[in-house]
Amino acid sequence: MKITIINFTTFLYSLSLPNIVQILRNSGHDVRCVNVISDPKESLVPDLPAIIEIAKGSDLVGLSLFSCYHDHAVVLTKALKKQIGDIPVIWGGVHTTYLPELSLQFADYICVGEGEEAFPEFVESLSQGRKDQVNNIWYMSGDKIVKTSMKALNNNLDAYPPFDYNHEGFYQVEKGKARHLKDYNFTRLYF
Ligand code: B12
Repeated sequence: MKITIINFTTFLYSLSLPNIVQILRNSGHDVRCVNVISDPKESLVPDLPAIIEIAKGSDLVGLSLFSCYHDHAVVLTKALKKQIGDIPVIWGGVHTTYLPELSLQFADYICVGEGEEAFPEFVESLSQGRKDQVNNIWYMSGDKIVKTSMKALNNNLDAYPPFDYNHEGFYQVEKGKARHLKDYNFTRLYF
């Protein structure tokens, strides 16, 4: 599957995603990751064309967010569905764990709690055209929320693959412009 995962941040990039990206890639999925550097108080509209250009052709889009980025996630979810078709959009991150009911008013699916195992399992089910119930992945059925059980926490973090510090397929979108993370001037953060 072609999957785009988008994270909103004021900072360089999210520690929530590199593991998940690597696990999905190890299962053969084509995954790109976009870090949108944006002030939550500012409009996301100027960044939408650059984000959508990267996400075009995806079979599934994931958004990762803190609560302060709820409005950005709503705007982006609506824009994605309007501009690249009615593809499934899943939200994850601390916001969906804190406020699952609110998140499900806008997202097709949400991840509650940890995603390293739940998200790849969900992707596997979706790519086979099935609609299995996956622990930690909630969705709406009519006007009812389908709440699945929580997976047991995996205390063996060594079971997960290391981050890909080559940043292959990682992008930054800032002030309406996209660039590959490889071309990012990291030193500007420190000097
Ligand atoms: C490290 C950290 C930071 C670091 C981030 C470093 C980085 N590059 O990512 C720094 C110091 C920069 C930071 C800053 C801020 N932080 Co902070 N931070 C944390 C902390 C301690 C850990 C977060 C983390 O990395 N966890 C590890 C990752 C692996 O877990 P995760 O993010 O939850 O992701 C998992 C799941 O949520 C899920 N998942 C995540 N995304 C997705 C996406 C999809 C599609 C799916 C399916 C699943 C999924 O899978 C992941 C793996 O299991 C948490 C507290 C906590 N215990 O969680 C606070 C926390 C996230 N921070 C918080 C806040 C408020 C902020 C700031 C807004 C503070 C401020 N006023 O400036 C800023 C925002 C900066 C920004 N990113 O824009 C709040 C968020 C509250 C909320 N309701 O959103 C938290 C929860 C602390 C708190 N209790 O208040 N933070």
